Amino acid sequence: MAFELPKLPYTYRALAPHIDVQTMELHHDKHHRAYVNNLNKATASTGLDDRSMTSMLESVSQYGPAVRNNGGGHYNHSLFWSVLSPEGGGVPAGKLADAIHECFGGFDAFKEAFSASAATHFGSGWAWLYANERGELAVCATPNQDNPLMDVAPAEHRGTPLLGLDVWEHAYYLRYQNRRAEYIAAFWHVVDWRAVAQRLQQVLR
Ligand code: MN3
Repeated sequence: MAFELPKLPYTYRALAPHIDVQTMELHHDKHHRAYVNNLNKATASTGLDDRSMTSMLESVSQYGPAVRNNGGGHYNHSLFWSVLSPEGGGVPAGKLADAIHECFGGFDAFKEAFSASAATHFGSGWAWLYANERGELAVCATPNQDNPLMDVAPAEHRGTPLLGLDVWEHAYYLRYQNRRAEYIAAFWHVVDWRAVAQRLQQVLR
């Protein structure tokens, strides 16, 4: 198959208690797998595959809702797993820390802005830290499985995603029920800042 469900770089229970094992199993093996399967159906015989993911999303308006929803779903979840770690948490270092300081006035101000974006987004969607075309960092939220790469995103929220937080209820309801704010607070304990810093390096390259 053209698109494949990536293996998690840690076990399903590795992120507990912040993200519980049952949520991880369902989220990765059922939800993410469904996006991959549906994306493969939507792109069958188009020649699109994982290698063309970025350019596909950058011109997603050409492909219709199944590619937008499932392509976004596959990309967003793949990114999400890759920026989490049982050894995560703490604060970023190096160029990422400098860029956060420069663009938000400090790590705490960034965290507050990102958390507010995640908490106040109505309904299903994602909160993002992204780098815009000038290489400046910003936060936004997008509905459903959209993200800042997509040409359907508002111009002021276009860029390269560096860190994403899934705020669909399936991402937190089993453990946190309606308490999205608690889930957001727990997320900071498992963010892999080295992985986020590597994503920024690729943008600045
Ligand atoms: Mn999800």
